[in-house]
Amino acid sequence: MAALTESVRLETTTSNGVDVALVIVDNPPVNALSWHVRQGLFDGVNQAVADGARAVVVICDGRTFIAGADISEFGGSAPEAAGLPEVQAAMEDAPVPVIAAIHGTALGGGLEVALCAHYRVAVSSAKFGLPEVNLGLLPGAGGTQRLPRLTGVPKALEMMTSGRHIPTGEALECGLIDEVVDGDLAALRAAAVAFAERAVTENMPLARVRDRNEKVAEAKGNTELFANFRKSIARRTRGFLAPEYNVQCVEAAANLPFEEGLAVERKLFVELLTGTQSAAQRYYFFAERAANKVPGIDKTTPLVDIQKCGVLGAGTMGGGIAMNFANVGIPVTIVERDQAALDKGLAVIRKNYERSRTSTPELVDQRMSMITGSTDKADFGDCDMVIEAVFEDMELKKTIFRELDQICKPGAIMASNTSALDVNEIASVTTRPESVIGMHFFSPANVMKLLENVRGDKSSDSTVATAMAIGKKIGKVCVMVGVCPGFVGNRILFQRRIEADRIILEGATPAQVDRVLYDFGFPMGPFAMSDLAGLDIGWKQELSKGETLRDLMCESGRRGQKNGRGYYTYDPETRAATPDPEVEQIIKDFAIGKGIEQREVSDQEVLERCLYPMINEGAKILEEGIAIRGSDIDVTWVNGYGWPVYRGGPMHWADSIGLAEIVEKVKGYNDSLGGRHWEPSPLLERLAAEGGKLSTHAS
Ligand code: T1G
Ligand code: NAD
Repeated sequence: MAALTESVRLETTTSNGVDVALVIVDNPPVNALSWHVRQGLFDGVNQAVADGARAVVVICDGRTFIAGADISEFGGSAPEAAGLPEVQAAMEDAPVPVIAAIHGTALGGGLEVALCAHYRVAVSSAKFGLPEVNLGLLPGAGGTQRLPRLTGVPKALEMMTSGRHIPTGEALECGLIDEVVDGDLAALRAAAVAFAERAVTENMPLARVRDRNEKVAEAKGNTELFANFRKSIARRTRGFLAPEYNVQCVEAAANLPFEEGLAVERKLFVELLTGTQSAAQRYYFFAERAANKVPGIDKTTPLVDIQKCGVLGAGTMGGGIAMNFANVGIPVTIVERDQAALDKGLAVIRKNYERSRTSTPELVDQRMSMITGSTDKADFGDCDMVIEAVFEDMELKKTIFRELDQICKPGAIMASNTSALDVNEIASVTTRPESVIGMHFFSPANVMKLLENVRGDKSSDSTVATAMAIGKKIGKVCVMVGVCPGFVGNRILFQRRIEADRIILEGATPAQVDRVLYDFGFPMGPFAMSDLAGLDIGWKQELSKGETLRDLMCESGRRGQKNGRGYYTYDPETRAATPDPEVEQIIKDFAIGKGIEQREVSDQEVLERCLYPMINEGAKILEEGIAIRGSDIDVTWVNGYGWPVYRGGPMHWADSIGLAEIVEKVKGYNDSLGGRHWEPSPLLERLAAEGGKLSTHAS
C-alpha cells in the first residue's frame, strides 16, 4: 500500500494470477474532487500502469463514491494539482482496463471520472447523477459529451436538466453501468477486482465512452427533439440560465465531433461559473447545509426518539403534517374535535395521496394505514411528539396545551404549528415549557420543503435537536428561529405587503406589482397570492365598513380565485387571470378618498419598495438574534416563499447589490414615505459602512 496524497492511496492485489491495482480515494465526508484527490488519482493510475498492473480499479472508502468536484474550491485558491481532464485522460487512455467501482452517489465530476473508466461496476443501492444544474452549472469535465454517448440524448437531457440521482436499475438499463453487485463496500471491491480479472483474461476491449457515437448519432440534426424538450422544461426552468446551457451542450454532442463538443462545454461552463446565478446557487448549497447547524447542539445532544406522532386538527395544515410522518413510516394519530371534521380531514388526506403522481392504490392504502383518526385527545398518551394545528387563536391554543400537558407522556415533545403567535406564552401554561417548541410548516404541508422551528425561551437543547432531526427525517429543510410576531418568514413577508398595498394607491397597478416580482423570479406576486389564498381570510362581513381596500374588495363580492373575482378575474375554464379595470377604479377612488395623489410608478421603484423593506427587516431580525445567521433567512425565503434560488435569497441579493446602495435607498424612502419598516437597521448601516455582508453575518 502506497499513500499518494493525503486522500488517495494505491494498493495491489492478485486475482487468480492477475495483478490488479486499486486506486483508493478517502476524502470524507463525500470524497469530493479536492486538489489532493485529483493529484492522487492521476498519480495512482500512472503509477499502477508503470508498476505493471494488468488492470486498475478506482474505488472510494467511506459512505460514497466521488460526489463531485469540491464546490468549496470554486473561486478559491487551491494548490496547483492535476486537473480533471488530465486524470480522465490517464484513465481513458490507460493501456490496461480501468474499472470504476461505485457505491453511494456518483455525482457530477465523480460520475464524469467514472465515465472515463472502461467499465463501471456498482452496488445495487448506488445512485448516479449530473446535478451541476442545481448549482447553476453544467458538467464541466466531459459529462455533457460522454453521458449522451452512453444513455442516448433524451435520457441525458432529462438527467442533466433535472439533476436527478438515478438508481442502479435505471443506470444499468440505460447503459451507464456494466454490472451490479448486491452488498457492501467489501463486496463491491471483490466484484470489481473479479471484473478486472475477467477484463484481462477475456481480453475485453478498452472501451472509451468518447468513441461511442452510435447513440448520439440518432439525434444528429434532430432540431425537433431539442425544441420539444426545451418546451417541456420551459415552465420549470423559468429564469435559470443553466438548464438551457446544458441543452446546448447535448445538442453539441449530437451534432459535433467529441473534441468540438468538449470545446462548447468548456466555453459554456466558464460562462456559468463566472456568472451571478451560479455564485448564488453555490452559496445557497452551503447555506442550506449550514441551516441544519444550531449552536450548542451537536451529535451528543440527546434526541427524543420519535416512534409515534400525534397531530391535533385535521384541517388545511394538520392533514399535510400527518402525511409527512406517514410517508416515512412513522404512525400518526390525528385528532379532531368531532367525527364530521375528522372524516372530512381524512378524506382530504386520502384524496391528496390518490392524486399524487407516484400514487398507486396499494401505496394509498399503506399510507392511510399509518394514520389513525380519533376525536379523543387521550389517544395522544403514547405519542413521542404531538403537533397542534388548530385555529390560530391564542386562548384556544393555551387551552389545548394545558390539556396536552396532562395527557402527553414524560419527555414527549409538544409543538405548535402557529404561524405567528407567541410560543413562549403558549409554553407558559404547561409544567414543562422545556418540551414545547414551535414547528411552523408551510402550506401545503406535505409539499412545501421549509420547516421553521421556533425555539422558545425555555425549549431544551434536546427539544431543539429533536425538532431539527425529525424535520430532516420527514424531508424538510429546517431553520431554527426565535420567537417574535411572524417569526422570520412571515415577519419579512408583512413588510413587503405594507409597501405593495401602499404603492398601488399611488398609481402602480396590482398587475404591475405582480409582473415586476414575477419577472424578478417569484412564482407569483402578492396580489395573485392573495387571490389564491382568499381575500376574505379573517374578514367579517358584519364588521366591514369599507375602511380598508380589502373591505371594499370583499364588499364588492370579490373573494379571489375561489369565486373567480379578486384583484384579477379568472377564466372559469383555464383559470387564466386578467387584470380587472373595476378593481383599478376601486383602488383609485379609495386613494383619492385618502387624499393620495396618483402618479406614474416605475418598475424599479416597485422592486425597491417591495424588496428593500424585506432586507431591512432581515437585518433587524439578525440584530435581535431571531435568526442564527443571515443565510438562514435566505434558506427560509427560498424554500418557503418562492425567492428565486438563482438570486441566493434576500440577504445574498442585498450583498450582491451592495449594502451602501441599499442603505442609501432605505434612508431615502424613510424620508419620503416613513413607516417603521423603512427605519434603517443599525446593523445594516454598520455592515454597509464596514463593507460587511448580511448573508455571512451570524447573530
Ligand atoms: N464539494 C464540497 N463539499 C461537499 C460537496 C461537494 N461537491 N458535497 C457535499 N459536501 C459537503 C457538505 O457541504 C456537507 O458539509 C457534507 O459534505 C455532507 O453533505 C466538474 C463542476 C453527496 C448527495 O452537486 O448533493 O462536479 O455541512 O449534508 O445529505 O462537472 O451532499 O457537513 O460541513 O449534503 O448525505 C456536483 C453535491 C458538484 C453533489 C450527500 N456535485 N452534494 O448528501 O450530506 S459540481 C453535487 C450533494 C461538479 C464538475 C462539476 C450531497 C450528497 P458539512 P450533505 P447528504
Ligand atoms: P384550518 O381551519 O384549516 O384547520 C384547523 C382545524 O382544527 C379544523 O379542522 C378544526 O376542526 C380543528 N380544531 C379546532 N379546534 C379544535 C380542537 N379543540 N380539537 C381538535 N381539533 C380542533 O386551519 P389551518 O389553516 O390548518 O391552520 C391551523 C394552524 O396552522 C393555525 O395556527 C395556522 O395559523 C397555522 N398555519 C396555517 C397555514 C396556512 O397556510 N393555512 C400555514 C402555516 C401555519
